[in-house]
Amino acid sequence: MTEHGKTPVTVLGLGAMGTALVEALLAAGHPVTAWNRTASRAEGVAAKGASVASTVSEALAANKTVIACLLDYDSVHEVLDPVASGLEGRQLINLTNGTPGQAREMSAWAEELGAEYLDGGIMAVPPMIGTPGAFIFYSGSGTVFGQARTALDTFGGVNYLGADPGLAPLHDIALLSGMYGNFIGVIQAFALVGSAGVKAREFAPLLRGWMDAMSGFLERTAELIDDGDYERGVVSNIGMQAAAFPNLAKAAEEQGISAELLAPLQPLMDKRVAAGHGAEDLVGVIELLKK
Ligand code: FVH
Repeated sequence: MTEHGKTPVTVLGLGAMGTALVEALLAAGHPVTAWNRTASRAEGVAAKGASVASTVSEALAANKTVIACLLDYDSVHEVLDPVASGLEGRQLINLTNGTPGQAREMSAWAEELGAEYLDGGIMAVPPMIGTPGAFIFYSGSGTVFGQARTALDTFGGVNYLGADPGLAPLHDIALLSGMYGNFIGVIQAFALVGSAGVKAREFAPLLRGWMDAMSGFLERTAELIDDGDYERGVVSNIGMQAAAFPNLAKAAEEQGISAELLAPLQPLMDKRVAAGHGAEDLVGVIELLKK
């Protein structure tokens, strides 16, 4: 900690996200030492006041708080494995996208080397970093979270989920799953109307209105899941939906559009109906996802 209460931080990785993190730290007055495999990518943050380390060892030696934001967990290992002893006494905060299993493995690995470990899942795109719209899930060492908090607050909102390092990536991936599910529907919808010459710009307000209306059912759906009661208050049962759903594929085919993005849902709906659950809400298919 500097005399001004700022935390000196090392950042490994100066891709789009790592650069945004460094810029947020610098803007808030935290001293930053940065390292990137491709050295030329450090020029921008150097001009803004970051110290640039020429080796990973030098970057690790510079500060106790070390943030990694690299492409994936393999690249984190590729960067840190050769200099692993340099992690002793460090607080490693890994903001690289990964799975719960990868986070738990990395946490155990870091702890064996004498480092404390905090995992993070960034719920923002780079331009959002440092704005109120950004937030990051954290889990793992509560000590690291507490001690690095002033630095972490510069990125956006924080949500600490507890000691299990897998919880941050679990929540991150769950939100991304929801997002990609939406993207699938949005891409399909634009492709379908586009096949009839409807401009995406023209259709976008209709799609947004519809998706906003449907998202209003989210909390009710959550209640059905938590209560394990998929029939309560059902207004559009899965039996009816399974009968109408093939029209999505048929319409696409008529228009010369592939329906492959939507295809996986039909067999799950049919299976649920065939098993006697036709009066339930669509969300009952969640039972078929449990292995
Ligand atoms: N950008 C986004 O919208 C998302 C938002 C949510 C969080 N993700 C995750 O953040 C991690 C970093 O993403 P990024 O946007 O910074 O990604 P890139 O701009 O592609 O930069 C990748 C950096 O990783 C370095 N790198 C890759 N492989 C290696 C390796 N084998 N050894 C050392 N470094 C490696 C790369 O270095 P260089 O190519 O410049 O030399 C960049 O620094 C990521 O997990 C997202 O899922 C971003």
